[in-house]
Amino acid sequence: MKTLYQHIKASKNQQQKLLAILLDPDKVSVSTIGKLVEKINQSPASHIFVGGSSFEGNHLNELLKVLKSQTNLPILLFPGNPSQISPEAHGILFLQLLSGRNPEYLIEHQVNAVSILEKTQLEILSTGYILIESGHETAVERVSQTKPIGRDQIDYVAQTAKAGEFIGNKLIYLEAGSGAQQAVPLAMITAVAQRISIPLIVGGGIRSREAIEAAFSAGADIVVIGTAFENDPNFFD
Ligand code: 1GP
Repeated sequence: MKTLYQHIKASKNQQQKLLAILLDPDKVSVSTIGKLVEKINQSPASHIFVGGSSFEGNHLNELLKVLKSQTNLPILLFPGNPSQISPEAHGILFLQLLSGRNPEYLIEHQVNAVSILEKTQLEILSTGYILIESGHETAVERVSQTKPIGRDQIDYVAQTAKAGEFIGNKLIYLEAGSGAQQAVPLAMITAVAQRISIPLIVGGGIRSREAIEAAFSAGADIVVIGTAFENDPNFFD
């Protein structure tokens, strides 16, 4: 059986685009998850991401158990900090905030996560995470206390992504921030996609089917939809 990463790589090689629905455990409860999963199962989603910048609740394990029992889609943690790690998911985006210069988000949280991760079977997908300026301050910016990279810094972002690949990241995630006013510029997606050979995830502020398609056409391999689905579970109908 293919690992989660082998499947993502194979999809990229076959130019088969992937779509992740992001669920924020702060906004989803065990009692309401059932209806959402039904919608996710009927949608074109290929993955479910679970996480948020500030979540510290304790219903994560239970939420994931219910989720797993009701869908066959792979579930990847997208954690804001080590308290958001659960053995009940299938894998984890092991994030390194490459756009920032805060050592906590470059290495400290990662070191603290090791003893937790070693007790799980989670597949670990090392991910270079790059925050892009998107109109107003986003939760990632606030929580990580780092500045995003400017929207016109296209070559610098591509260089940062390539540095992530050289470091050994398996994925690059271009992030405008949840609920961003402006999504990552299409020209930036293209520049990064052309520069790196690892799969590219793009998310933040994407709220229409046209915007999803535009991100794919620009070079995204995986598009992440959070807020749009959260606000309207019929988004994909
Ligand atoms: C946030 O990229 C994700 O980390 C999704 O953003 O909520 O704006 O879709 P949205």
